[in-house]
Amino acid sequence: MDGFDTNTNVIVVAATNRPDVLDPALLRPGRFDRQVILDRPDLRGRVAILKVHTKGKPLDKTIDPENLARQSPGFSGADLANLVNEAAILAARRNRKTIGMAEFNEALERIVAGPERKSRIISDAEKRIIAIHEGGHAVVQRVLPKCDPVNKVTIISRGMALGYTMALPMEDRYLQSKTEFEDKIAGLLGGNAAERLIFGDTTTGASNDIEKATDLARRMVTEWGMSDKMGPLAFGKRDEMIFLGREIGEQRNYSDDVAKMIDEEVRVLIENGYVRATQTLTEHKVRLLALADKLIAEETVESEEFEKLFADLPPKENLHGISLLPTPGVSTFSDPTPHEPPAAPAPSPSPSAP
Ligand code: NHX
Ligand code: ZN
Repeated sequence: MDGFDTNTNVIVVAATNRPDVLDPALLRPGRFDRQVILDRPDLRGRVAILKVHTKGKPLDKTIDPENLARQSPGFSGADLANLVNEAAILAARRNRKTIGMAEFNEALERIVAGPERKSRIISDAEKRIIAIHEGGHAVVQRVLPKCDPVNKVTIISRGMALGYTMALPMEDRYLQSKTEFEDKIAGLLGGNAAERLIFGDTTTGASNDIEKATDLARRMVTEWGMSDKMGPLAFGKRDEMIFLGREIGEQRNYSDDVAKMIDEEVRVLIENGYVRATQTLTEHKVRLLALADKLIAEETVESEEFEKLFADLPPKENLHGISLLPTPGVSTFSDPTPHEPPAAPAPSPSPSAP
């Protein structure tokens, strides 16, 4: 760094989430001239970070950091610290001597989907709609080869959602393919498609699914060259906080004619996804109805029970042809076992507890 004597042995380090908007003068040689990019941790990184944050905490013997890391793709170090802390709070609240898998699973779900809202009173008619909607996602995701395996389906309200279907990505991925996205769009539309197939009517509930599917389809066309008609061109310039993965606006750099073509291609992707979702659900309507009944009766269906409905289908495989049957023990979310009396002091959450 200019301005210091060459022998002062001072290293100046700074951090930013917006390296894209820094004054280039700051980055001239002799100033901040090295850039070290700190990405979100990969699986190995998450295992290491989880080991740091669980150190000194009374963990149940069943806790496997590898297993937790696999269920938390995309989590930052702070997210992982929060996960451990939330699990510790839950264990304390449940008068547990140790933090168990049930607490970690509940903490994971709270972080991903929000806290459970058991107090919401939902009529039987709405329960059936929710069950068919979630069943629709789950069946499409199970049957289409490139969707992530289903870990859990539930009609228990959490956060903003009346129900949800949890997929479990089995590996960290840096690249995703067009056919994967096509299956993913069909999976996202599976809820709405099931409502229409079974009731001949649809509800407002699918708004978030439709938004996600449309965003994905648009990015396929405008960013990733995945529309044959549009070719491998980038349309528009996204202003985004690259390191936060958050978009803050778009500059349009194409004509009205091209805008129309983009819209048409996005529509084709969505319509194809919807048709595939509907075909899949029509073919597997018996399973859809069975799953919906199970959801109405039990509220939550975990991967093992879910897979029983599909025993005659080949298990899902990942890119390397490795079977993607969910690991037993990964998906035990609720803990129906009665709580043991506290024989030892319960683990105390760290001071950063909210
Ligand atoms: C409402 N919520 O707002 C009610 C309470 C179709 C069975 N009147 O697609 O719950 O309708 O597969 C993030 C996540 C809005 C942001 C979910 C914003 C959901 C969720 C609307 C299930 N599961 N929709 C789903 C749902 C709703 C909503 C969200 C969000 C339903 C559906 C919410
Ligand atoms: Zn949905």
